[in-house]
Amino acid sequence: QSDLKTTLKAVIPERLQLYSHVKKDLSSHQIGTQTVGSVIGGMRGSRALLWESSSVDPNKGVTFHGLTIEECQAALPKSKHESTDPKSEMLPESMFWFLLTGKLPTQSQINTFSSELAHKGDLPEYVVKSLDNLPKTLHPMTQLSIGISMMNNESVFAKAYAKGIPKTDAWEYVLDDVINLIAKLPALVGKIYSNTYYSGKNLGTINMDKDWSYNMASSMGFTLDDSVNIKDLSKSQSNDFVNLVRLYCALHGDHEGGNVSAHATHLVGSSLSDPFLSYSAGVQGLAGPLHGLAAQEVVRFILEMKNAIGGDINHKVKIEEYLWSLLNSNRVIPGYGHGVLRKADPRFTAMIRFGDNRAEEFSKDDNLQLVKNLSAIAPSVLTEHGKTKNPYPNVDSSSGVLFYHYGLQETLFLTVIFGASRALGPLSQLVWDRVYGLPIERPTSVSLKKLAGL
Ligand code: FCX
Repeated sequence: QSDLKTTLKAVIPERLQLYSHVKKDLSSHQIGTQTVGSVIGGMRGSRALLWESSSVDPNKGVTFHGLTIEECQAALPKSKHESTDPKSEMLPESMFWFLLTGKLPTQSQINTFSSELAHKGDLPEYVVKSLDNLPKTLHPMTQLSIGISMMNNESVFAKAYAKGIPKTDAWEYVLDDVINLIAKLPALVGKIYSNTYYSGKNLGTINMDKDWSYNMASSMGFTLDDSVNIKDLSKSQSNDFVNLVRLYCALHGDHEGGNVSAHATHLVGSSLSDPFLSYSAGVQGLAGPLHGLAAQEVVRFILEMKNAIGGDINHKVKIEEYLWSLLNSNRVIPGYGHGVLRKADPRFTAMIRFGDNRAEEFSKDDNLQLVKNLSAIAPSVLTEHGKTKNPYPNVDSSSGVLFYHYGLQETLFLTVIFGASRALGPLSQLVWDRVYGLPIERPTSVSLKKLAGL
């Protein structure tokens, strides 16, 4: 058992004091103007949500409690087996600890926490059976949200609430559920992968001595010593894949509170639905093509484009023509644009750097090269097209082709990894929502007629 709860308990009093002060002294303070545009334009720019673990500056991109991605990569603990390896990546469990408590965890705290997650990593039998009965054609994201929501059967918060608990204790039960949910994701992801693509064969085990990402890779059959290595990876490729899961999941864990998956989790949780129900709502939002599903759309788009330009991945004019044909048929360029960002997504850059740090492994990878060439060409095409407010690459632009390189070529599955990762931020904020005792979220709606009558 890690001392995550004690670490959190130590930071609560000060934060609660700040919250009470803001609530008491600043509640009537104006922080922006609600316009008709924000009502019909997806609340763009309306500051309406409390979110502390991360924020997104249009030009700097995401920071986690004020730290940039590079600062997190330097400060957050890695796997205990690779803590001194410069090519090993920070752990998603280190990112979760940091997002939840605002404190950088020590290596030994993370070693214990990784082990706690592994020991809680087994899927309940009824979940396995239900997933086995789902049609293979059911999108993996739908399977993920079904698997997560049915585990509300395990919710200690729901049971405690039904028995009657003081509101001030709620956060502890929510935290127990959150840790339990995160712990189950590697096996759940592996089970869905195996059922959908490998007729339910057991692809790998949850190793008690390994970290969360290793165990996700293992349960998908991408490791050597305790899984079936279905992709026939070399030791270094398998190690790369585990590090790709670590980096990807740490980076995608949180992206302030307004994106669909974070906001949906927060909204559903505000009615005191337990973390399983709340996050499965977030996953269903992530399954949208304009949000997380762009991860799969980008790879399909890259492969289609490479085919359409006859493999000439360095042919600028052919690439431009292909982009214009897409835009002129009123389709979006997947992996470009963003609701908040107005510069290239630093998460995109971090993923490209993952590939660049493995130059030999990727030297012949046309897809990654095409993604890089595209990032030099698409912004000017989109600027000339004149519609998107952000013509630069977003996080989905580079991640998919890296997974594809190591054999995760079932593109519909890419967003499931995103779905495992995005649990980290929204669920850590959900704990804080209960610490603060935030009320049910209840904005007021207005009719078009009323707007027109203004
Ligand atoms: N290609 C073509 N047109 C684009 C575009 C793109 N990549 N991005 C935005 N536009 C268009 C919009 O469709 C909109 O056109 P409309 O007025 O005819 O509806 C116009 O530009 C203004 O949109 P804008 O305000 O710039 O962007 P939004 O905040 O409305 O939407 C997303 C942001 C990300 C949804 C949009 O850029 C998009 O659809 N991108 C492609 C899909 C994608 O990559 N999504 C992943 C986003 C993110 F990284 C994630 O959540 O994973």
